[in-house]
Amino acid sequence: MNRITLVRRGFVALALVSLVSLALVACGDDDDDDGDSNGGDHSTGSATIGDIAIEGAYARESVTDVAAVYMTIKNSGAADTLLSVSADVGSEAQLHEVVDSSMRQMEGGIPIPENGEVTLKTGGLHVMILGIEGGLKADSTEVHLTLTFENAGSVELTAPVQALNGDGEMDHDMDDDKE
Ligand SMILES: [Cu+2]
Repeated sequence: MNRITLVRRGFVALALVSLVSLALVACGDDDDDDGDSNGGDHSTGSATIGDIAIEGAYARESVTDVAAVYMTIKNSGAADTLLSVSADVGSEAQLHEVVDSSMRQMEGGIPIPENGEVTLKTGGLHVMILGIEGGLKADSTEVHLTLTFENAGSVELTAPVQALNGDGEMDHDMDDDKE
């Protein structure tokens, strides 16, 4: 009996190793600029730095010269602040908040609570990229961002561009109407 269990465990371990190798190969594919990543998470839309983990980042397709970027920022340590964001498209990236259906800039950055999380989403906090010539097209563009936190430091992140008409489904998935 014990032997069978051990053999099974062996298979599970092998399967896991194979998955990890596949993931590494996939990562290598789009790593053509040899930029050094400091052991960060390679998956699109996520990154980690210190106690901060960024998940589910995506930019929204845009036909104008501005585009919004959304994501969830999780903090497993002391309170921090997202001070600024820069992007490889557009002329400038700003941190915005929607208040009474108009946007305002978060001058002091976005506070990330101790052992908490902040979600940047439609109708709330977001990163806004300005001055994008020709707008952002889904599937043909990725946005490379650098997020700078007061305590954790800077981290690079690649956000896919999500089509406008795919937006509704995404919102349902990420719905968290806890009040
Ligand atoms: Cu905005």
